[in-house]
Amino acid sequence: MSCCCKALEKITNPELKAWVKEFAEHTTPEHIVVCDGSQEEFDRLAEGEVARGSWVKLDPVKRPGCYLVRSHESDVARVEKRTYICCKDKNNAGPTNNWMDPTEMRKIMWDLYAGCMKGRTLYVIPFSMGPIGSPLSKLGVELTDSPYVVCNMRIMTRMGDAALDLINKGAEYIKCYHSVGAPLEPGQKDVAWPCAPMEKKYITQFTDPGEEAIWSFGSGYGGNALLGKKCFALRIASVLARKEGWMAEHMLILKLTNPEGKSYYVTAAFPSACGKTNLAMMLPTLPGWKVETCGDDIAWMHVGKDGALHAINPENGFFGVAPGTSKISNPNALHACEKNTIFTNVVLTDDGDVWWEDMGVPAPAHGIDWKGNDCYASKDNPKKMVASPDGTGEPIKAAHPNSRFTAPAVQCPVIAKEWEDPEGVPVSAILFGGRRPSTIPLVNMAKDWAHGVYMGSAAGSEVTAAVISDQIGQVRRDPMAMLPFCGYNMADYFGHWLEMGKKIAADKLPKIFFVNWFRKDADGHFMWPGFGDNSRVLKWACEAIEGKAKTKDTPIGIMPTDDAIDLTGCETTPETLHELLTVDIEGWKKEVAGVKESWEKFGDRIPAELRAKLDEITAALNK
Ligand code: SAT
Ligand code: MN
Repeated sequence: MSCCCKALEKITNPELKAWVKEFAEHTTPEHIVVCDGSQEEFDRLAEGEVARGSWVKLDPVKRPGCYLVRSHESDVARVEKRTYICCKDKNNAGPTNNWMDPTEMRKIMWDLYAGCMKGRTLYVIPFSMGPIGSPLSKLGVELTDSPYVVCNMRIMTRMGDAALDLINKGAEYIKCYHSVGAPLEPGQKDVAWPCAPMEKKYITQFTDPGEEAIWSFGSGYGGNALLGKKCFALRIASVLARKEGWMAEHMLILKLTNPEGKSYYVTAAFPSACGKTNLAMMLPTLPGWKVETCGDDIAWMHVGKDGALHAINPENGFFGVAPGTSKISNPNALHACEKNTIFTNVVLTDDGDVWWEDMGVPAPAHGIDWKGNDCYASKDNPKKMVASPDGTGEPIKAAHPNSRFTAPAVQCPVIAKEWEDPEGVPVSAILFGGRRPSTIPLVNMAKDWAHGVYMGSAAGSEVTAAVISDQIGQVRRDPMAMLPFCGYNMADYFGHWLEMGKKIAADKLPKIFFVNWFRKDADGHFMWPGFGDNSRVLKWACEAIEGKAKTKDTPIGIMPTDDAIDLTGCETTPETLHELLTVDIEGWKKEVAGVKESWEKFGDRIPAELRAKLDEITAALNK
């Protein structure tokens, strides 16, 4: 590497400059680029990847400004087993996180970083999570050797000169280290998707006070590599939020307007790939109701001057799951990714467009699947693709189940005008949920804040392809959908939720609901249509906020009476709705026992108030 002084000219913050220099000296890149966040820069990097045969430029008429990228087959999702929380006291990471001593981890990773950028370019990415300059926003700088990361970060965060200006003026920022972990020897040809083998991948958060930082190595995919997202906006932010008295949550933020024109802001925590993006952009089937989007994945929530809980979306784009996104399930997401979008691991069609399973259009006669192989429309099932040119044989997953689109939030046709309000939007309802094939009813409202915290803490869901795991399809406890994202002891996190309830003005406490769109009948069919019909549940929630809903008191919470959910024009029969709103007492006894068991590993760290809620529900079920 030649002297980096020229490249680093734009950095006038001496501390930042020294850090970049130190990392560059250690990782030995060939070039250093300080990213400005411009369209020209994005185009240059994207075209560079096209020129070297890695990315594919999509048809400029059908998909202007769009690219298709295929990752390595081993690097397709978050890797929870390689994700660590590093703090001096293991108990502060808690039993649900992988833990390692910070000094030990720094040594392991510093050794891995030695010379790891050989033959590559080190990009310096200054970024803001949240609108530039908002008092609720936080800054970061990611150092990476991946142009894919730079381009995705440009869509997902406010990246470039404006963030660097603030840091140059002395604003605090989080240091985010990243490398794909694939140095190039002189003359060595690069591969399409460089990454390191699984046993060398590390996604590490340092969480001790004053030492908050992210070190990531070996993966180029999603939350492993776009460090503003899960690593910063959830794991590190959750730690800062606890310290500073706010909340960093795995939640969408939507604005719901009723036919009378009254608006409500709702946040909802569902695990990865459980429909947050679909709910955030929903087209209600109930006439006169409207949903607009403030965010689809992460909410940072503070108590405002008015005593209400205010939410901002720290992100700038959507990193949405492609398969299943269709004109029926989420037309707004399809519009959002019509242009300026990066598609990862979907099917390339012969006319330079993209396709994925359940896109709502027939499979193309021929395409290139996410692994780069030819694939063909199935003769038996026009919605699927097969490997055989004659269209016969078993259907394949031509798009990877965790294939993604990275699209700018402003391109969503229903983006709410206040989505970038620096003060955030006042939240009147919080939903928790997950994929639960049995037991959990369609909707259930908490009796009070502490009960709502219990509900969130008891959440569970089937594991989806958003994570590389051998548990896919199995139900696991995923409190507040934060299991993989809480940067500290989950029991303390429950305590923080209880504390926050005391900071919010009593008359402005959001109502908390537990929802389940994923109940299945004995034949394995979904019992509730979901998508736009979820507006029927949201309508009831709004009535409950106003104190006007028809409700019944049950051992597990406050539920709608059978006639309280508006089924006008809905395919669901009153009998099915009745089933969806019936408390399965025996199932619930098991459920509560399961929650209790899941708490054992926390010892006496589970807050007493939460234990009392569990005891109350257990007693009510046994009455
Ligand atoms: O890969 S990400 O972590 O960004 C997506 C998700 O799991 O929600
Ligand atoms: Mn997510």
